[in-house]
Amino acid sequence: MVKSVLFIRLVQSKNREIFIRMKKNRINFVYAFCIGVLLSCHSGFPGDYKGTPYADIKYHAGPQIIPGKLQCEYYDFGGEGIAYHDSDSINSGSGRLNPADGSYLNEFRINEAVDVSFTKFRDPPIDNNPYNLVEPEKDQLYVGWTSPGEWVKYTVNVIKAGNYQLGIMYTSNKNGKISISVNDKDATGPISIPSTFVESDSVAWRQWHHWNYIDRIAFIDLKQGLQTITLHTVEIGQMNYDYINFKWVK
Ligand SMILES: [Ca+2]
Ligand SMILES: [Ca+2]
Repeated sequence: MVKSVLFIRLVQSKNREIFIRMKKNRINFVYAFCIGVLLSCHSGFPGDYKGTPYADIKYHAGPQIIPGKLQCEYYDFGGEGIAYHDSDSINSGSGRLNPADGSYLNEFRINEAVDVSFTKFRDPPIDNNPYNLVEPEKDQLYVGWTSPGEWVKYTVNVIKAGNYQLGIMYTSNKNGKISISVNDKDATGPISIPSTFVESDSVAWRQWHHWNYIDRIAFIDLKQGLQTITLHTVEIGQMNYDYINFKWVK
């Protein structure tokens, strides 16, 4: 009899403990959710945006972090009209220039319209050519085949509010122009991207593979929290975008 009473009390005590823990977890969840909503409202994140941060077997860190490098190939999931606008429905890099062979690089986002390729260090030289102003790293994915009117959008997490200096790792066959929007509002106006064309390179197709990094292409103010950043191709196109570097200034 005494044993049974003790057992019932033990069960009641355990149940109470589980109940308290569940209640606490629920409070934590609701608290975290409310903080998230408040941060999003404060940051200006568009409430009706349906895109979501990119993720795959290699990259699954959620929204890209600012300050830091925004990798252009990790534009959001969501498709045409939501996470990007592309002038046709095929990926001219993955599965075309880079034939489908089961590899991560050749098949990167193969079924999406945004055109993606990667830097190749070969002999004879492709992206490791002597006409580079700044040598890229090898096997770096980039958005290419760009035309005016195209854009790609990113959900980012700004860790530190303030003024940011932007730099870009790119190639430009001609003098193109880009612009950057924050939460769908233009933040920069047209930015000139100087040509990396080199007349003395007699290999015509390699004019799209002369890499350069330029700093201070623009300065923008960012609030803390989740934001969307949109990279627009404004004029000429013919540019490849590896990454945009966001450096906190003040
Ligand atoms: Ca395309
Ligand atoms: Ca990249």
